[in-house]
Amino acid sequence: MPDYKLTYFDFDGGRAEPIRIAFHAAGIEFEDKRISFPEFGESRSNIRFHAVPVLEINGEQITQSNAIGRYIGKMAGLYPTDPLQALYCDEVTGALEDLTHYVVQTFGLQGEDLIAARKILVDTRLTTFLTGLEQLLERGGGEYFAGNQLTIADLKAFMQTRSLISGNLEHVPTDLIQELAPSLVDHEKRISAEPQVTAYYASRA
Ligand SMILES: N[C@@H](CCC(=O)N[C@@H](CS)C(=O)NCC(=O)O)C(=O)O
Repeated sequence: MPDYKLTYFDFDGGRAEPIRIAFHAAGIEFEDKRISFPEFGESRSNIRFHAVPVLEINGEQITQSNAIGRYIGKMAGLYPTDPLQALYCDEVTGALEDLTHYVVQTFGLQGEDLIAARKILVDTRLTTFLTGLEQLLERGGGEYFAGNQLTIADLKAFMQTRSLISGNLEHVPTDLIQELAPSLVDHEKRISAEPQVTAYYASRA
């Protein structure tokens, strides 16, 4: 078995969390290296694209959370084997990556600037992506995004919806998803109760 080391920030969410859950579901040992923001600043220039997560496989750096998620997801049974369902899965993870890119653009702002940027975010990108994701969930049959099974797409969506519902983003109403795309709220509840997800968090407790 290769030596796996996953480096990311020290919180239970974000781009690395679906990968951590997939590792656990696959029963694959890995080093869960959690770094502080200052530590990231110090090591940033040694990371290929100056961003995390990074997976090291026997010391070789691999970047891009979706690519890593697919790789571990395949070993965990969390990625569809059918090519069309795999495409559906990829469309969701790609869309979520785009949404994250827009959300991150509002980080670091303060006061009135933050309020204004978050209002634009809610009225434009969040509305577009949440309603689009709801359509993709319907396409997948309503319970999962692809293959009628839990996949890394569900895990990545769950990270984003859990964060929005819990009020992590200041000035974004916590009932926004309920208003715009209610089936994503049901999805968030369903995924939080999936055996692979509850087993992972039990292991963290
Ligand atoms: N497309 C990359 C994006 C990685 C990324 O932007 N990661 C953030 C943390 S979630 C980061 O390291 N930001 C620090 C920076 O860009 O300076 C991926 O999916 O892995």
